[in-house]
Amino acid sequence: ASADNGPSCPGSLIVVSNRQPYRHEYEDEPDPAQMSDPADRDGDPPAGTDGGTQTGTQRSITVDEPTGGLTAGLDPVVQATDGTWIAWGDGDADFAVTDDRNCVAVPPDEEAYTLRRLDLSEEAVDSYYYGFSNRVLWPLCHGFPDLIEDRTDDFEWYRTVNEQFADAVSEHADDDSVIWLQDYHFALAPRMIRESVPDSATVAHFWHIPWPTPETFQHCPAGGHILEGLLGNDLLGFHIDRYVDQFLQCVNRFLPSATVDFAHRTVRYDGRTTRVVATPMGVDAESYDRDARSTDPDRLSALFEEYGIPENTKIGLGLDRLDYSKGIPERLAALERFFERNPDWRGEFTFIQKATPSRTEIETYERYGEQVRNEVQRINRRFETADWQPIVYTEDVLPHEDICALYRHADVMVVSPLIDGMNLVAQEYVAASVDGDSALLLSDRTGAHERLGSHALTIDPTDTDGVAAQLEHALSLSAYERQWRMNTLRQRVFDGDIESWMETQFDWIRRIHDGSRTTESQ
Ligand code: GDG
Repeated sequence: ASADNGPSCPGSLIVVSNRQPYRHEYEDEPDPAQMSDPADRDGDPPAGTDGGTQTGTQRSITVDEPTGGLTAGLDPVVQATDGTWIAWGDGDADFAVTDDRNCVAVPPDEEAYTLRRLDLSEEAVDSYYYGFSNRVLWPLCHGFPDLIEDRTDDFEWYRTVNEQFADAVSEHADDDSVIWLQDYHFALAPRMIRESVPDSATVAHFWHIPWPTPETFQHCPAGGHILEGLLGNDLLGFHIDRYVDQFLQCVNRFLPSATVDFAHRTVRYDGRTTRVVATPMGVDAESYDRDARSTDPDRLSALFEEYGIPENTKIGLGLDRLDYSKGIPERLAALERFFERNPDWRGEFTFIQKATPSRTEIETYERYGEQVRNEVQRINRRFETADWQPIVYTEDVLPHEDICALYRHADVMVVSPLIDGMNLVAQEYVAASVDGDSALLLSDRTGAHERLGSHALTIDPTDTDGVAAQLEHALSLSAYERQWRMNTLRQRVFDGDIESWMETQFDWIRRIHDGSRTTESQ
């Protein structure tokens, strides 16, 4: 099945993700649980309220369109295969429900596929999502073992929720199914699924965050279970080679009965083979390019007025979830150093930091947010003048058009994570830099650096002097060098966009899927 000649999946597709691709909101029944964590995984900020409004029942229902790159990219593929998408989300039994399992037909007007929503209890969400997923696996995989909070029962809830998802998958799967799980919320489910679906079905998984070294992974509570769970997959994907290698090293070290073939990147365990691949994820480059080109100058002026940015200053931009992996305080320190060293740029350069609060239920995140806000305030007090602030800080969730306008207008973008699985923002910025007249400072600790490093301006995010110097360099590059660098970056981002990423995934899945069917018929 193919979506408008786009990527095609070799079987009927069942996607499993934590977030749902469409969210139904009921006017008289707001859903705080789903709204509390705006720009979480896969970059899904709360969608605008401009989705379709349905009045299938007495109540008015707003349907949010898919927003993040992955959801927006996968949606047409699932539509084309008449597939199923299984995600966390409550739902209302009386709206467009196709059966008693909390399934709805989406998109609202076309009803092309089934969205199955798993309604998780508050306790389950607290333990599976805010607990084991985000207090253990997230810090572990990002190399912050000191931040792991191993709370009683979190792992048991993680297992229970993984079981719920696995049970849901097996209810929808047949012998031609391709089951594609997304991310670290589902490390145990692959094995459970593998044991309950037909042998000829294919189980694949993409892990969107880094995979740590064995030295870090040894701090993982229930680490053996996590590895065993993931080896239930036929295919396991990471963004870059380093994460693949580190995963294989962890299996080799912590699961002695597994046989790791480092050269072919396969693991033989419990009678089955898992192939591990590096497939770096891209963005919908065309849509960022198109929307940046149609930027409304009045809208941008209004935004600048709202933020008190004087006309004609050069603009720097940072855009991240408020997450300790993103290196925001380090970036602020480099900005302070930059203004210290370059008094001429005071009043001439404004840095816009757009930070989206995330996982605020977790104290570490709450504290991180406070630290960032305090630092911004301190630096602003130090350098501000009557009509200029060095850093304009906002936690507003901006519509896609505004993001594209800012990307296009910014002279320099600073992407400085301490570690990041990929980082889509860097690629979006490049895709939206349609004038080719800007520069990207990119941390060498991001997956994105593997594909863009040589033409971005590389930074070590912890080197305050180095980042300040690169910023100075970026602002003084010749027009020729800016154009040349940006045009090369644009080529890479367009060549490796979200569609080509999905094609690569499905090519791998096809090989495995066809292989298992051939073996079965022999
Ligand atoms: C994880 C991994 C990996 C942010 N604020 C707004 C907004 N955003 C969008 C950006 C971008 C997304 O959020 C953030 O994506 P990132 O990739 O930068 O970061 P994570 O959220 O940490 O994503 C990461 C990714 O998964 C995919 O595998 O690259 O390494 O950590 O798309 O544009 N969008 C809008 N308004 C906002 O205010 N519209």
